[in-house]
Amino acid sequence: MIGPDVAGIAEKLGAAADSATAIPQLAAETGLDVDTAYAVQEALVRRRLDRGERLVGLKMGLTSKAKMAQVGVDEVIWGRLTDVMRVPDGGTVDTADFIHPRVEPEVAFLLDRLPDPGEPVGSFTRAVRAVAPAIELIDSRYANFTFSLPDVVADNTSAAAFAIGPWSPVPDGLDNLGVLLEIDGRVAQVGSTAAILGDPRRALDEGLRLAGRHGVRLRRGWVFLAGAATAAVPLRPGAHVRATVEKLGSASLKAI
Ligand code: 0L1
Ligand code: MG
Repeated sequence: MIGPDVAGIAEKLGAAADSATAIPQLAAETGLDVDTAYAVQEALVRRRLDRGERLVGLKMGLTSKAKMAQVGVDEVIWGRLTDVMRVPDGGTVDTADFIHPRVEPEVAFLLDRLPDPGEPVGSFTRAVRAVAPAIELIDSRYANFTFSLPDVVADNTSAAAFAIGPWSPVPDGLDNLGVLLEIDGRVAQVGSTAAILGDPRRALDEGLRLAGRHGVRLRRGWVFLAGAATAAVPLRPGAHVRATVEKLGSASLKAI
């Protein structure tokens, strides 16, 4: 039996992102399952690398109940980050580059010495050099921000852009820090790092395990977005966005 056209699906998703034009979901029509969707994701990101982008890390998706409920998918997923997706802290994004961008407050790790595949992280403080507040900008390439699990995995888990605030040494407790997302100085979402798989450190174990299944090893110097602590909020032109994580400070970006 001939399986789904991995390269063809990646091309459709890549063209949708490049032209900021939504497309219909693809998984049901093409018979895409989750494993093959990760192969599509790899081909989609390869398309970026072939034009000169660099892989700079991984992200976890749907790590909180709020996010799962928002999109109707109830499995943790992971995606890939490239240098072109990174926006300087306080920098500007152009909403015209995206289809229907949303922002969410995250916790980012700067990776150091990673264990071998299959090994648990063990000493988290050895594996992670620093931690920072972050904003992830997600943008599903599917119409109405609606998708199945294989659809969203193939679409690189809606990864589009991210901004990272100041790095700090990892504090003792990361499992119950207050998280705030403000738009134009007004509170848009309130949460806790406990919403990220109970503790964002757990997201790193999950990332190692899940990405390892697909032969991907996390690397020293990479960024790891552990996941959002709240639901995501639509990003409108002119918005000033600030994500604050207790003890860690803030990350911000502006939209035009
Ligand atoms: O980073 C995320 O949690 C996004 C995962 C994909 C689902 C979505 O687009 O909200
Ligand atoms: Mg996210």
